[in-house]
Amino acid sequence: MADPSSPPAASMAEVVEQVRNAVRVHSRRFERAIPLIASENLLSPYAKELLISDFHSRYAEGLPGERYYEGNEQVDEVERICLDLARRLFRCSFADVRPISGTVANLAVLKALAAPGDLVGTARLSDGAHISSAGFGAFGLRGVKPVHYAWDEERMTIDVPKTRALLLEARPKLCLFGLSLFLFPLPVKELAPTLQEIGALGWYDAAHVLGLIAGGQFQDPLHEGCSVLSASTHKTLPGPQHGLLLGESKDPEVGRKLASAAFPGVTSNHHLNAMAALAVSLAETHEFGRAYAKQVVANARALALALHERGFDVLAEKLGFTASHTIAVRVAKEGGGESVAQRLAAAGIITNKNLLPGDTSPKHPGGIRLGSPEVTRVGMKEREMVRIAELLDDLLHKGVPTERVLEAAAELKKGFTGVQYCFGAGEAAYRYYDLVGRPVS
Ligand code: DSN
Repeated sequence: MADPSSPPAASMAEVVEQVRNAVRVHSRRFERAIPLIASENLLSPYAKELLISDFHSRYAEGLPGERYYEGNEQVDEVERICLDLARRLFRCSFADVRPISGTVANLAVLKALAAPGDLVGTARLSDGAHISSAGFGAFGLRGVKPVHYAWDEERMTIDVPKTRALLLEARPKLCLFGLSLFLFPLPVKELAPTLQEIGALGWYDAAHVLGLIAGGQFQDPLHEGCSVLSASTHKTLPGPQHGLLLGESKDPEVGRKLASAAFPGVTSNHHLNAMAALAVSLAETHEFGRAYAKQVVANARALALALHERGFDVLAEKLGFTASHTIAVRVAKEGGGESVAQRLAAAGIITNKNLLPGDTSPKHPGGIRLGSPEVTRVGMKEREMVRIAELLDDLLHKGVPTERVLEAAAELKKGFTGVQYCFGAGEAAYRYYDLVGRPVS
């Protein structure tokens, strides 16, 4: 049956123009907006260039020097550089850059280190865990069963004594430390002796905090007791949408199993253009990552404090609100997560509704999640965080019309449209380029 909302039939040439135009409109919209999604970021000019390079058109299954296809000499060269940069940045012995996303990296870990029916420790979704650890996500696909950690709501982290007791009782095979609402470091060091006692491996999902770890501004899970780390590479580490596996284990079998789970387990080809872009992003993180990560955390704290001072219920006040790029705001009195996120988007402030501890309906979360990675990437500092808090206050508390906040957001963004903390800094971050590389306004 025809979709009643579909547009009238058009020629395919018109469809192509429609798609190109939609992407241009989107780019222009984000150029004028304040993007605060904690999981998003902007690519540097050199990383972006590689996404539309000829690497995009090629296959290179296997590892450098052991490919199934010919013509891979330069792919091998780039992948070796990428692997070396990853191992040096995170000071670990094993890296694999073939998973094509964070979730695919998580599936690789589950395939390598757990079997159907095994128990795997994790936080609950409502406490901030990623959907990978849900029955309808990667855990369900691999057929593993969760052992849920006890949660300390006030400190927004795992409750160590209660979780230790739970782990001693259930004895899971693998314990996942990682969140999508990632405010504070997790107690890897504190639970490492328990993991050792029950013979469980520690696994850290660093998707959200990879850039903070690289920049030395968060915990260092591979040196605190985790043997394996999975991640996406486009959140606080401002790289391409891709995945990554790292390992630090005395047992060489762990790396061997992870490599074979990455390929041929959960990937065939591994998006060579994104892998090349990742090599650039890792090199730029070596060079600029510490300054960037420091400012990301400083901006998140400044935004949280400015919102708190304007009457917003920002979580974890006693702990300084956050030690990461993310803050969580309970917005029941402002109308609930869904309505608030939609009103903010209409005013040019892009956020997402988010489940908070104690929420029961995933469709009607009580909070919003705000993140500082992208606004920091375009050069904003603490002063701009205060201005962003004022815009939220104007819209959600003071009844300033949406149109006026939209204009004020665009005005604020005017001075911040070039990407920073990279080679070629200052290049327009949101510009759409046509096929021959001309910028299109
Ligand atoms: N869904 C992403 C996030 O926003 O946290 C993680 O994959």
